[in-house]
Amino acid sequence: MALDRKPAPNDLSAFWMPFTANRQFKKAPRMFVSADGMFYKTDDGRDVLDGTAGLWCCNAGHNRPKIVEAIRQQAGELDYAPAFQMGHPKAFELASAVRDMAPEPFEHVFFTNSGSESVETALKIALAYHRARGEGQRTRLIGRERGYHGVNFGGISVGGIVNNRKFFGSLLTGVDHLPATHLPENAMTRGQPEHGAWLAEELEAICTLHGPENIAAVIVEPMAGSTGVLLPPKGYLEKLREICTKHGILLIFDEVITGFGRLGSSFAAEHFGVMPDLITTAKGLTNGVIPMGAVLATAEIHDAFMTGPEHMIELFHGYTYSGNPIASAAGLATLQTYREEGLFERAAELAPYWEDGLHALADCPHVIDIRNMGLIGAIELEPIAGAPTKRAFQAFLNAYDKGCLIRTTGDIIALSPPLIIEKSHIDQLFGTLRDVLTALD
Ligand code: PXG
Repeated sequence: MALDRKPAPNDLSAFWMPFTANRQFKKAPRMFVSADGMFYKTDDGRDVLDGTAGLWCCNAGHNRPKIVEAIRQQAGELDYAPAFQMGHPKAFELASAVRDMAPEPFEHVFFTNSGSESVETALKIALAYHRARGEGQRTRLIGRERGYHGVNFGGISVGGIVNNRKFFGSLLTGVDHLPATHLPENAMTRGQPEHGAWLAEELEAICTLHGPENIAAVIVEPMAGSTGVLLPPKGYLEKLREICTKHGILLIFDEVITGFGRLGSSFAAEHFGVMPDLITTAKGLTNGVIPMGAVLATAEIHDAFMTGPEHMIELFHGYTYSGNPIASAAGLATLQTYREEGLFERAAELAPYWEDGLHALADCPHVIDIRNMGLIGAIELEPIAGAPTKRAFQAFLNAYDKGCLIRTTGDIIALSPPLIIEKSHIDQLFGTLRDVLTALD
């Protein structure tokens, strides 16, 4: 167990923190110094219940023995091996383990170091795949409003979060966006909403506008996480699949959040019974412990590249740390932990209890919508007039003071606990949230 108490560093100025209100944070820092199971420990010695699995990534909870040991051992055995033109056994083992866990059509795994890199990789594979098949005119990409696909240029171009895009120039050209899947008439739905399958029809309109033969891929999160848990209406993903297939367009599911058990199944593709052509992952692949991501590809896509002289590189893409030995070891131990502890099944079993606890908060002040699926939940608050995001951020600060870590995006509270959560923790989380919401301005 790491140190329980550790003084905060006395100079916070050098670290420019990501996606953080730096000046506000540095005036009143919130520091974690250790973590175990469902709880973080703060520098002032308080336990904080992890209601968000870190940033949607620590699906097996914290300080898990198999993962810790695997990293320790691997670091002493083979710390690094060149990723290009050389191999090491663990990367191959992990690729096979991911393939075995994935739905049937996915047979090949390309390693990256983050969700953002998985997205760039998938978009590039899609473009190069069409070119390899003699359809190099398929260059257009389609994303969705309120979609999050990481922070690199491809990802923010297909993504639909205004602040992630508007400061950063002209982005990729040739990108269109589907409308978001969030409809007010679905408010307070438990699980998948009834209304809105028709929103997928917009893809036909975009195809008509540009000519479907010019479109390479559509990328969506099967369930949008970052923008506040926006669920796919019943029939929506099926419709997207149908239109993509009809026009020869690749469908990419960004499963950086939904992959590895979040919805009570290995992948959302399996959960919804809709198969895309490429799946992007990261986060839960290594339990968030070591940076790693992966793109899953069907044999059809992979095999399209396996032509030409055998001494030639087939895909001019990859990272220094693709399949890094320590990350691979962490990934193998993570998947083993998921399997041995039956964590995906556990998430599915707990989901109804989670849903009931979450929706019981509907009578709290300011709550205008509640959404859930698997071990994910969102509570949408009425924004304070003229001060959007302020109310939810106050809820975040108050929950932290009361010993619970939650996430907020806009005026939406997002919850995604480790899959090892017990019913007593669920009660603690929702009990704290009731107190927090009741006391909010
Ligand atoms: N795609 C999706 C669907 C994601 O959710 C990324 C790509 C990018 O992953 P990396 O590893 O590059 O960060 C993500 C990441 C939040 C939150 O609070 C969500 C993410 C990351 C950090 C915070 O909702 N999602």
